[in-house]
Amino acid sequence: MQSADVSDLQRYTDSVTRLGREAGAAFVSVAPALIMHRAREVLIARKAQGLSDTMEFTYRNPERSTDPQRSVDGAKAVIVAALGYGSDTPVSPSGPHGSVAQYAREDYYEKLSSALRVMRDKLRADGFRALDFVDDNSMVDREIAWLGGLGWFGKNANLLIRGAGSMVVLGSVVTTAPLKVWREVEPDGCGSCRVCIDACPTAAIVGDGVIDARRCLSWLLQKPGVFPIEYRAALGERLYGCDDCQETCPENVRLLPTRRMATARESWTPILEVLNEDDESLDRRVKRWYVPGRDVKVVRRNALIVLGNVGDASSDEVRGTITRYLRHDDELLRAHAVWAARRLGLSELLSGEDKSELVMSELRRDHL
Ligand code: B12
Ligand code: SF4
Ligand code: SF4
Repeated sequence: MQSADVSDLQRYTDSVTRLGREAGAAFVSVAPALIMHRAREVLIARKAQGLSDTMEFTYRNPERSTDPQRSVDGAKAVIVAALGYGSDTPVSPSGPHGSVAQYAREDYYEKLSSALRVMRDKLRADGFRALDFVDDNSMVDREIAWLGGLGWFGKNANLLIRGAGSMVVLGSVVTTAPLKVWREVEPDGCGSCRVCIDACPTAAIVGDGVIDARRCLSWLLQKPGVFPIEYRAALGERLYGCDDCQETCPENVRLLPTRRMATARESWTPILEVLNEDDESLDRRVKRWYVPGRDVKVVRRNALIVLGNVGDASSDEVRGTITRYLRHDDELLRAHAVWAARRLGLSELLSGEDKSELVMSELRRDHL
């Protein structure tokens, strides 16, 4: 196919990126389609150090996730884009509720994707190949956005956009179109600040821009299996995601007055409903969340910890729900129900015996 005349590169680039902005992407720029050597080295090194825990995502195949050519053969440029999110967290409604991180309260990924698709389709119509990515294992979104000059890496590892903070989702369009590439990266904007490092409830920010996933609540909420005992109390009311290292960041705090204008849909999830509904409706309720293997048992496990942290021990509904989970077929859920009961001072609900070694080890534990 004959590609469009792009002899005036800057003009053509502007015409494509303008389409993205008009379609809702607040920030758009262009990065080179080169191998991202730094990100590749970091992915390999952090995996070797155990900092990525059992995460796959971009760690699964660093050669692929750091090379735009692997996605689009002959790629010449990568359009990078960001869309802001964020709302004030309203006071928790009555009864035990789990909090949902701001990025997951609405489908911001889809909003950004639709803007990316407009640019992708324009490039294709002009005879180029183009593929769009948001939160995909094939592309390290922050590094490519940084290379496109969208923002700087904060000490909390998030990409911050000057004047817009870090509460943005990121995406890209890899294309064979020879677009005008942005050559400068954004200078550091953190300076001597370290608010996020001190604010992290589990000390998971172990170096500037380095997260130890084994301690990060955002990852532990997604990881299957036993939730580490040492972070259950620290989990507090979080049911999906964690915003502490962003909500405390002065760059975001500054923007709060504007964010208060935004709606805060789905900021709280009723814990007892989560624990008492069937798998199918629970799966529907959390359809946009990353749930490994779509096994909602992980969500129930998290909900039991939240119930242990914020439930009212005198409520019949709370006691009834915990009792039911103490008799659940699944040993993982029984084990976390034991923890919730003890955390609420409801040891009288425990029988002290169980056929599962996992549950017995929970019953024998001498600390919470
Ligand atoms: C795996 C993953 C996670 C993991 C691991 C996070 C992590 N820091 O790596 C978990 C589950 C913990 C997670 C949590 C969150 N995530 Co996440 N996650 C991803 C995913 C899928 C891959 C990220 C990745 O490749 N990490 C690998 C490591 C190597 O990258 P890194 O930590 O960013 O490392 C860089 C810096 O260290 C930097 N660097 C190098 N040297 C130096 C030196 C200095 C001084 C500094 C400051 C930095 C720096 O270079 C490194 C390489 O790029 C991306 C989507 C995607 N496909 O890219 C989303 C993504 C990164 N996540 C996102 C979001 C929104 C979140 C949460 C805010 C969600 C929440 N509220 O719970 C938290 C934030 C936690 C945090 N502080 O990072 C957004 C980030 C948007 C932004 N503005 O940055 C992304 C881009 C999704 C998207 N498309 O919008 N996430
Ligand atoms: S998301 Fe939460 S647990 Fe993870 S680094 Fe940020 S503050 Fe710490
Ligand atoms: S809290 Fe401070 S150090 Fe952390 S990302 Fe924000 S500006 Fe940077």
